[in-house]
Amino acid sequence: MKVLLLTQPMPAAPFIDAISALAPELELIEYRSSLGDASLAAIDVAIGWSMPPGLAARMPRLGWVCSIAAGVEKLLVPDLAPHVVVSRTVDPAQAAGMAQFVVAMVLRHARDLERYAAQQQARAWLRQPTPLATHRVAVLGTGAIGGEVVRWLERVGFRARGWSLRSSETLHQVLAESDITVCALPLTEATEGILDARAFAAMPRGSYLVNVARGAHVVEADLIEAVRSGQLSGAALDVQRREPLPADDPLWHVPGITITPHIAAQSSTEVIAAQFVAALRTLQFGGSVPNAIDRSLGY
Ligand code: OXD
Repeated sequence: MKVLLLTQPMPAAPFIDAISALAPELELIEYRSSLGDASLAAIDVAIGWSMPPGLAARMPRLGWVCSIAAGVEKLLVPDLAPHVVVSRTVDPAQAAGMAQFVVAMVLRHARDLERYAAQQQARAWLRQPTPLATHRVAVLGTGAIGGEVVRWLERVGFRARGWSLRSSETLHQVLAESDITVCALPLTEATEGILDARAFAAMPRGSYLVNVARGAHVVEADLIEAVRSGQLSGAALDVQRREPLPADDPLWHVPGITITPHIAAQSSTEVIAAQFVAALRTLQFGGSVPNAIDRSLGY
């Protein structure tokens, strides 16, 4: 069986080592733009992060694409034939890592820790009232990651609730009743730009946003305006529309906006390889691929 690795911007070598340790019979081929039509025509399976434009149409044998990430949107290209199964990695350690990052950002905001960092810079020893933080947090996304984020936030004292497109309440109703919003949604046509000027206006004044999903969920110009005007007190953006975020992007310079370089949590190479090979064995024994997404929904 021939497997194409599409791991860029991550190197393919660690994935090749981890997969071939578990399934030495597989022919693992790292993607290069110079791969010819004959090589591509023989590919059965692809595993990776994104599908370069035009590539899927050159792989007529392709039956399964496995995402090395929780998100699959960069693999769902228009030329991917409808019968191709797309699956994702579901790593409980990644969900826990995401939850840790969100808890860190939410606590930092809710306990006003940035104020004390600024006070230390100014050598100002000033005490403020410090009530227990019990803010209302809306977690957008109720999948493996969103669910874990809700559980961790509740454990440290926040009043967290999940919301998804299938919830009975509208997004804006939920935002209006929350002090902090966390985005953990899949990126689909229905969720792109969902956090826009109307969403920010629906939030109570002084709300805070944490985005650990995809940059394209946020209309960044609207967010900058909302933070500059004080409608939002700030945001922690682990993901941005343009990654890596260019040095001249205005997001870098907005007081209250924290930028981190998509590090909230990743699946480990070992877990990805183990899930990929286990799914392959299931497929070989006539079963269906675990963690397959619904292509009509995009997640
Ligand atoms: C993911 C990610 O989707 O790391 O898993 O962004």
